[in-house]
Amino acid sequence: MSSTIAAVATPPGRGGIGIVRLSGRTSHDVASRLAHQKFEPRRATLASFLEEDGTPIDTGLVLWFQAPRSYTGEDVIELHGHGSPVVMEMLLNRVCELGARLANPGEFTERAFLNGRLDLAQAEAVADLIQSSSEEGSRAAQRSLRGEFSDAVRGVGELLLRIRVHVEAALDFPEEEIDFLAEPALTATVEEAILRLHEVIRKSNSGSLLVSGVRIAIGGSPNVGKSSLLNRLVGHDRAIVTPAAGTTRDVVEGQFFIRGMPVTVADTAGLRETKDPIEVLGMDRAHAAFRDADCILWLTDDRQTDALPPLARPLIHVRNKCDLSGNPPGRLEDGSVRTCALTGLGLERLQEAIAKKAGLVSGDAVFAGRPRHLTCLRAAAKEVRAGLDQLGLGNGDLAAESFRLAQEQLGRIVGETTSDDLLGEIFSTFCIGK
Ligand SMILES: Nc1nc2c(ncn2[C@@H]2O[C@H](COP(=O)(O)OP(=O)(O)OP(=O)(O)O)[C@@H](O)[C@H]2O)c(=O)[nH]1
Ligand SMILES: [Mg+2]
Repeated sequence: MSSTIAAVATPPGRGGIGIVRLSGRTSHDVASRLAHQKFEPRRATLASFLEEDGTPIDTGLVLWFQAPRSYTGEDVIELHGHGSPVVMEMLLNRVCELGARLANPGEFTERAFLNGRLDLAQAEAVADLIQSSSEEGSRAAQRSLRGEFSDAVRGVGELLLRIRVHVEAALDFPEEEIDFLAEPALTATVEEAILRLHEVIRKSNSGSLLVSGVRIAIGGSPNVGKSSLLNRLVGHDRAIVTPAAGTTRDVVEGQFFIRGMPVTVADTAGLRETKDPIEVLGMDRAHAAFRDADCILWLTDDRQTDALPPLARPLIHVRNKCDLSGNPPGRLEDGSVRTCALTGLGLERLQEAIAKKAGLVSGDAVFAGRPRHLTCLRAAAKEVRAGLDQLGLGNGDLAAESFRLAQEQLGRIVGETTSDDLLGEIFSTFCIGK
């Protein structure tokens, strides 16, 4: 962390303003040699950015965030120039001549984490906030960035610490150990920890769906209305629809949102026995799309009773063309949904079924969790339950070990116990300049 890093912080392309950001001990020195003047902390100063021979590169504002009151906790300089990719490139080259080096992806945020400005879950929320594509997803990431997710995780961690203190104390008094371990207050605290863990899991699962979304594929026999359904879901004529069976050959993808959750949907070729080589290739692609999907919408014609295929994916049975069968649209007892893709009837119910299959809960303050967080949370919940069982059996040692392991899992989420490999993996997925 001794070097001063630099990157363009604004998106590639043209805009009113483009920003080159520097972080590190020599940031201010680089900026003053770039502009032949000194700067004051936290004051916007107009300056000319110059090449070594004095040729102007651009004129813009300089902001200096003096360590430790900055995003990274180090001296940070922002050079606000005109938002041209060429100007940004020239500025970046110049600050590198003056001793800065190009930043790696996520390196600013990594430094913020290593300097204790953010915990690991908050650092990940920065990337999630940038990636989010809906208002709900952005709010979930903001909550995590503000530390609400980390606080919830730490809250459970503190409960576990109290439990461990109690159990360890019992171990010190072997004669009374069993009585100590059987105290109702202790059991109640463990049960509370389990409840709170499940609450955090539920909320972070929903939050992660809001950021990363789900993939669904539409499958079924030819002519049942798959492409019509795709067009209805995405809200425009994405795929070709004709009365002829075998219209769709290639996989056609579209995107839509369910309560802020991005959904990528793939329409596929209808499956049937055929010798037509193009259709056969289309069906291969359909199977590949099924494998990639988190959930498959299996369409049938509501006038027929077709068996459902044995696909190794969560499946929602959609009975389409209910206008022709004369049955009312909506959700059925068996979990299937009746629709009319021609008019859109039953589609709201179908969207609800998709959200439910994905595990999206609504109406409460969810956090942007990540698969990594969910793995740790679930492992922690498992350990706490194992600890509770061991308490019941009077095995203080084993219970104490389970609670310790659970606490360690929670520590991984916020970055109290993390390996360099994990950090490398997390920050390498960031965009450069963040
Ligand atoms: N009445 C009625 N017709 C529908 C409905 N959905 C689709 N259709 C019609 O059924 C025909 C086939 O629709 P598509 O959406 O192309 O069906 P598909 O499943 O994509 O067909 P393939 O691509 O050939 O596998 C078209 O004429 C649609 O207008 C519906 O709910 N009711
Ligand atoms: Mg089609």
